[in-house]
Amino acid sequence: MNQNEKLRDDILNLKKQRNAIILAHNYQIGEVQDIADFVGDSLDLSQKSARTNADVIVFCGVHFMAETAAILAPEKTVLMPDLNAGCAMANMITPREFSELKKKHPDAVYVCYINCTAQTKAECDYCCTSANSIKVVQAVPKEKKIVFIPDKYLGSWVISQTKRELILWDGYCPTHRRILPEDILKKKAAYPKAEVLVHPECTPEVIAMADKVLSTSGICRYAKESNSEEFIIGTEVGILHRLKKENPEKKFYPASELSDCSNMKLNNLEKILWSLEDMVYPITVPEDIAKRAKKSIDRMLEIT
Ligand code: CIZ
Ligand code: SF4
Repeated sequence: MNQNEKLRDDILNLKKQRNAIILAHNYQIGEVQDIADFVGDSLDLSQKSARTNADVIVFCGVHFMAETAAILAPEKTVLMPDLNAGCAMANMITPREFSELKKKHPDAVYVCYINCTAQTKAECDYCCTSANSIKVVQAVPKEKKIVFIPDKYLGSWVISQTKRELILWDGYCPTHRRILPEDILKKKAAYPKAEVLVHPECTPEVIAMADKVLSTSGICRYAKESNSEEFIIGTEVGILHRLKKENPEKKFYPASELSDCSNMKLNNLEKILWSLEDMVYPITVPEDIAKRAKKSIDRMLEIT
């Protein structure tokens, strides 16, 4: 038995003992995705957390995702194998900046992308994901002013699709911003038959060159259903593992090899085992924040 097989064995045994499940985001490294009970986007994973009969959830993603799981499944123990796995975008709006913004637009409706802290969610009217941001914005009465935080690129894509005027915050994902229009041109020249699928966290210039703009789960679904055999993928490179595994007969090329998120890559098999051994690191959200944050998540779920 090699080292990884031994680790996997130990994890599976301990998982049973603890009545635990392992959830992994679409951007996790291959070996983490492979040992997970379920792989998906942040909302899929949070909803899975709420529905599972497990007592313990080892959440392999980034901090705001584990927080969302803790909000939707308060009676379960949610563990993050590495507490350093934060999200650069979620940290681009601080509580102080947010309260200044609210003073500037006191009568606006606040819509937050799920990629933000529980505290930010608690201060917003609606939460949304990349899969339902358009629907959520369309559900806000037309006469209302909308502030959309923290992702200006997702926000500008929503503006283009809904024709609503959104007030945007200057946040973005550094990983997706690394994908450049030149990268798409180069890959299209190399693979002229490939469809270009990009995430709405990409810049408007990249989005303008895409055949389809989709969330991570949307990319996975589309790649399966499409008749195309080749795809250029403009999102975090971890998703290529799942795409290749689910579609072994198709070809997937990253738009840019540089679009990897170091925080998403902090989890590995060793850390998952330690997490189960020592029951670390538990993620909890203070009750009053959780209650208010849940309201904005529930309002999104009602719409979608
Ligand atoms: O919501 C998520 O999981 C993220 C970060 C992206 C997506 O489109 O799934
Ligand atoms: Fe945050 Fe971007 Fe990493 Fe996703 S890929 S966790 S948005 S920094």
